[in-house]
Amino acid sequence: MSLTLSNSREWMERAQDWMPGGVNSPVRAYKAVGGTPPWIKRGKGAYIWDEDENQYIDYVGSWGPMIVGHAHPEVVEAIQQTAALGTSYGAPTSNEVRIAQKINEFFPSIEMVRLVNSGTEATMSAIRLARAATKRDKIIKFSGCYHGHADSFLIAAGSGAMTFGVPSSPGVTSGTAADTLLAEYNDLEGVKELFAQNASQIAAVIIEPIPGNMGLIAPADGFLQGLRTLTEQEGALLIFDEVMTGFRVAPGGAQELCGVEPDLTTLGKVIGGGLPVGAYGGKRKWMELIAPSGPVYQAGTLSGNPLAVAAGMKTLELLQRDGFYEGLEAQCQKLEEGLRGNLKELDLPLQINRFGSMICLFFSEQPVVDFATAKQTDTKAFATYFQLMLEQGIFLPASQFEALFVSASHSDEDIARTVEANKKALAQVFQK
Ligand code: KE4
Repeated sequence: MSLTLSNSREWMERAQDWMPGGVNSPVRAYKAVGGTPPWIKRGKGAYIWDEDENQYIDYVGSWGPMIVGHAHPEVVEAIQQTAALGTSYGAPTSNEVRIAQKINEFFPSIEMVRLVNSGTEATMSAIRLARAATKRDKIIKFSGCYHGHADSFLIAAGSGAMTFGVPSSPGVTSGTAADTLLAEYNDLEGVKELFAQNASQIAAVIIEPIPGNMGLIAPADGFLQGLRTLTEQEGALLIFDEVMTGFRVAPGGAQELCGVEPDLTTLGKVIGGGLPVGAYGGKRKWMELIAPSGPVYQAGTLSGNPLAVAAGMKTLELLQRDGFYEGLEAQCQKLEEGLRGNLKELDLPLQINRFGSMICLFFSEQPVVDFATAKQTDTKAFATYFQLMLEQGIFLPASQFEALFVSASHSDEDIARTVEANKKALAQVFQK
């Protein structure tokens, strides 16, 4: 069954003249999987429709925000009611306090928070705060972890001899790169080594505690606690980038699931309910260093925007409804069991990792435990699988190095259809 994508193709062509690659974020251009990306016209619940009226069961969910499903009536109403009163003032509004308190209900470690407009703004502000708080310049990040597109994070591992990174994008200066050290996820000894080589120079360790940007990877026993102990010993801040894992791997994110409390946490996606919101927060003693209560400058015209906060606030309220997470977990379990059943039936030793409502099928016969093993996955086979799933009306993240996002609106029938499509696609990819 081949999809009719003529209108999407037309829009993709027209867009090339107006936006780089025809898109406003690279992953949407389908470079990793080939073909024309469907151009989406509308969504409802677990479904989205493209410009050719093809319907898909959506597992991208805008890369995480749409945990309650598309166009949830209560979220739409909250946006409409707020918009009717005005959209932005550049002045404080009461809902900003309400969502700050709501975030603290989910993340007790976030005693004080600053709202921004994206995950990138949150992470770049968090490292500025950590550098100011410690009066140190260097940060440690982990290969394969993505923290948005701020210069300090677009860093690849330097050659063996170098411990500091090199720019992974043109336009990032070597000066910036020199202040970012690269470690390997799940390699605590390597982090200790970096601290030993850069004594008293490291302001912070920033990590996706459960990475979702190299596919979904589990923290080894003791790894996150080890980072907590090490950063405390070394006087560095521990920053959990929970932009993706927040509200997803558990209501209180990876820090709730793993019982490790960071100094700072960054959030995004779900807290905007599909509108632009990011946030960084943590202990008051750190956050009070942020202007205007302290000297660390950070600002934003649309930070705390009334519409975005209304959408986020309503979404968080829906998450707190009785049975929300039990219901979501039940659907995710059904999906995982169905996918694992297919691998068994087809005798395919592929890997599945799941945490809460994030799940990842790795085209790898060996467990994927870090960036090195993630890089060994068969991305060609994934691309073929991806297209076969798309043709069957299953809209997956367009990269092996992402995770699927399940929403509360994915029904038993949606899960069954997905499992059926997965079986057909895998049978075709592996000629079973
Ligand atoms: P944004 O600036 O895109 O709002 O957030 C950056 C970010 C920060 N931290 C983590 C852990 C993230 O996953 C992200 C953004 N996630 C990607 C998906 N892997 C967004 C999709 C895209 O870039 O279009």
